[in-house]
Amino acid sequence: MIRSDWTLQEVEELYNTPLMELIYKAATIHREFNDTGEVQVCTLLSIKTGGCSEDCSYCPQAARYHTDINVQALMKTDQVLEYAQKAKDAGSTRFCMGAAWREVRDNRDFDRVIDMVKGVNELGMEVCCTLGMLTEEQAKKLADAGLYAYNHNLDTSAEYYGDIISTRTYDDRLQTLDNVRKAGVSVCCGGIVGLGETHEDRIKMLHTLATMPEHPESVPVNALVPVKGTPLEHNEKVKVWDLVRMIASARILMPKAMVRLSAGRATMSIADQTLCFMAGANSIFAGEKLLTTPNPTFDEDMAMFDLLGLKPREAFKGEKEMVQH
Ligand code: SAM
Ligand code: DTB
Ligand code: SF4
Repeated sequence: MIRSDWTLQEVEELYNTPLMELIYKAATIHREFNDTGEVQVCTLLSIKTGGCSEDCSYCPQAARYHTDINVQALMKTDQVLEYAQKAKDAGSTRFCMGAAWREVRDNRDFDRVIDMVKGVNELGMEVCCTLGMLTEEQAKKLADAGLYAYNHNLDTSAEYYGDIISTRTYDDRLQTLDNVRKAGVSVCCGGIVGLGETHEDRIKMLHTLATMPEHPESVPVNALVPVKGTPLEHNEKVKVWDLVRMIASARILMPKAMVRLSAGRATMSIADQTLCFMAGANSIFAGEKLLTTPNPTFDEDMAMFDLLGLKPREAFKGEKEMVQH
């Protein structure tokens, strides 16, 4: 059964289950609700990089931190479509375009993003964007252009949020997510482990996600990639056990969601990643770059899939299942 009425205490008890038991439970639920042999392969592209006015403490693209990234204006549509085609040829079925914007503005850049969405959709890929805050009208325009999903993360608990970001509120985030839902676009929403948050913060974030009237269709679980020049550059590396606990809990609470093992794979062994797949992760970002930081190459990931007997999930499968039921 899919539930949206989890109590905080239930989430807490689940999260604190002994690890082996938790993995076993998550793997069982995963098997019941999903095809455990397949993993969704998504590719990210930063279409506008750096110079962002926000102060997210983890982010190399915030203008106020002195990081080594090169600021880049919005890419040309043709160039973006070339990348999308390459990603498709390499076996990716979802293409996610990220922009270092606080929010979308109704200007020529937005018109260009609309064109990009149309173009990627025409390639037969699931198109996703992550562009910051959105109004309902903007979400509708993107939906009309063929946008399949919108990524907008809660990152952490409402209580800890202010320690990580001061230039917007948790409620701003929830409002955008609501606007995306109303436009009929699939919601991609998750968080980051390793920001300095407590277990309680992780439990609260999971509770917020799992009690949304409709669960997000995808839930990215990122391990902080500490970047030189950001306030969190010296944070301790996330332990794989913490990531596995987070993934397994998300899988049990939101059985049908695509749980994405997102940032952080570049420094994880295949054995570590295998544990995450066992615990219910069924989506990854592939391609040698995330937005600005390194990621394993397509070839490395396909070798890992071969080793584990996993296969990439076909595009638009969620939609097809909905039509069948
Ligand atoms: N500017 C938009 C926004 O903030 O919604 C979209 C792009 S933003 C880079 C997308 C997400 O990437 C953030 O919400 C955060 O969860 C994740 N992220 C950014 N930097 C990260 C890092 N260093 N390590 C892990 N995740 C990170
Ligand atoms: C998400 O949850 N993780 C992705 C995607 N959504 C946009 C971004 C990860 C970014 C990691 C840092 C970087 O490469 O800049
Ligand atoms: Fe800007 Fe997004 Fe980075 Fe925050 S996470 S600084 S909003 S690009």
